[in-house]
Amino acid sequence: MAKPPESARGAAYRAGQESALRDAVAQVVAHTPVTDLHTHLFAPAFGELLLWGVDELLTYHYLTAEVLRATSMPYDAFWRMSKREQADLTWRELFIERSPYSEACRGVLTALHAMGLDTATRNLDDYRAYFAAQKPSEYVDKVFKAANLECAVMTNDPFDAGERPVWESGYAGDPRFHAALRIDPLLNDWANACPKLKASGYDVELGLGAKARAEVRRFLTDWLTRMKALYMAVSLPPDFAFPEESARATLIAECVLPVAREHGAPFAMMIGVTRQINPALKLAGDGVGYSSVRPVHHLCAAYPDNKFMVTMLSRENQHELCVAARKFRNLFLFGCWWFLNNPSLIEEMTRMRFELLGPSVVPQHSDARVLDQVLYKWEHSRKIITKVLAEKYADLLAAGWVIAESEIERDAQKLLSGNFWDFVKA
Ligand code: RAT
Ligand code: ZN
Repeated sequence: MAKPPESARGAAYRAGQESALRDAVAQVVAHTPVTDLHTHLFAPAFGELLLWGVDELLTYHYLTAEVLRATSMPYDAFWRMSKREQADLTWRELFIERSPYSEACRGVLTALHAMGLDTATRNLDDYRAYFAAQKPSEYVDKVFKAANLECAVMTNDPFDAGERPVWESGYAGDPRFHAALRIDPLLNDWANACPKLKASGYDVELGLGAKARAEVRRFLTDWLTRMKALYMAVSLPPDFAFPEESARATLIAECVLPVAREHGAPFAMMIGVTRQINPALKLAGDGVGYSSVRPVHHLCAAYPDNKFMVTMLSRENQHELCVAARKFRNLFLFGCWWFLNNPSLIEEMTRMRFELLGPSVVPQHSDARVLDQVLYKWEHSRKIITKVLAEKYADLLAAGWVIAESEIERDAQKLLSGNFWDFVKA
């Protein structure tokens, strides 16, 4: 017979103790280390690719989109400014001339505050002085400790001229950062990726005959192994279709999925981004569109020996995606991606996922591009996860259930880290 919760370690909560239960959930969620499964951060060995500090925070593309709405400055003039000038402009327009309560602006303040800086002074130069005194590798430790992060997964593109030399010169690894092999150029722009692959010694051709397909598999295998990547990943447009007659579909079916199967690596699909709806905004110029979930159904059903990690960008896709995950154990949902990473939407999605999928999801990833952003992304999300989880437990107490502290710890560990590792290792 299962042990009653009272015999488990620590306190147990029953009906009438909802307020104490909420406090316990807040404590446990705050103290449970996170594996941040999708970021754009880099280990310090990648040099300038690791971004940190207040000027990077202020020029994050989420904020660039906002500042370019706030001024009538021509886009070109903005892009001609130095990073520091862009940061000054953003600070003035979005933090001084207006109240900074958009999620991206608020995030900057949460991050500064978490590092002990006094946001009441509004003195950007003081903040700059603080960051100028930090050393990257120690600062990573400091930020990870403050955010309670055990590790982060990078986004690694073998086509990227900045990171490729680091991998090729025998990067030794860093226990704080894991790799994910990102293959957008391959799957979304085969016409341009093909000559690049050829130039790196893979005997491919546009038509993707048998030889070329074998060579793409060799390319994927080489990089998966070199990077010790935990998964392969791609972002996909709203009109993503599978199966279909296209280079992308051929590459997925004949190259990505066989290599993923052989290595036990999940294939992560981030679906719903329309790239460059306003190219003048550069990195800030991407948009969102509703996508069909049917390609996900098809992939999960047709390839039961493959593991799929999926997040979708459109709010309107979230319910269908949860239902799909109920039907396929090889489908793993993660995070509130990009335009969904806002408190009201995180709360709605987290509640929906908990109701439809219980504790079998990873409710959040940070998508941080600047190290300091993990401070705010996780603080804000932890609060929401706490709120929704405590509510769900309270519903159980109302049905006479008793919840032990150790059970809260178990659930939080799964949500913030364990589920991901279990899926990767399955
Ligand atoms: O969230 C972002 O910063 C986006 O620009 C994208 O990088 C997106 O998250 C992606 O991984 O494609
Ligand atoms: Zn991303």
